[in-house]
Amino acid sequence: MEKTLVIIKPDGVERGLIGEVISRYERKGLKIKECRLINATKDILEQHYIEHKEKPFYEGLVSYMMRGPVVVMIVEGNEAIQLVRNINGSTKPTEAAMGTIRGDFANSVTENIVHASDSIESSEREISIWF
Ligand SMILES: Nc1nc2c(ncn2[C@@H]2O[C@H](COP(=O)(O)OP(=O)(O)O)[C@@H](O)[C@H]2O)c(=O)[nH]1
Ligand SMILES: [Mg+2]
Repeated sequence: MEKTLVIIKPDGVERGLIGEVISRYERKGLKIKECRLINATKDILEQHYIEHKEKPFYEGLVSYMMRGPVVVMIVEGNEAIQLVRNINGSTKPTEAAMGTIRGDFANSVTENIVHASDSIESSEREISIWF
């Protein structure tokens, strides 16, 4: 069983998509093992997005993630990391397939509803940051 760290970002919470997002994981047979609605701090986001620290969009990304509450979850299941990435869809809304969360709901590169870990190493690192 794999565990992956999922975040419903502030735009997902603002738009009332918490239930929609969670139900897509549940319908796939994945289990929600932990789930919290919190306000992310700058400190936690700096750790979480360390790989993007030098990117031009970094400051905007961190302030967007602090705009309002986020839902942080641990999602578990067989191949959960790749399954959740598939359910979420590609980062860019123009590339995210219809039927994915981002394909169906996102229209901005930054504001794309959800985050999910991209590997076993990142899932372990991210879970230890948030839980
Ligand atoms: N404005 C802007 N934001 C970006 C860009 N690339 C990524 N982001 C934001 O930064 C987050 C992290 O980027 P990345 O790890 O590459 O994508 P993810 O793993 O699909 O979420 C994305 O989900 C977006 O919110 C970009 O080129 N421009
Ligand atoms: Mg990423």
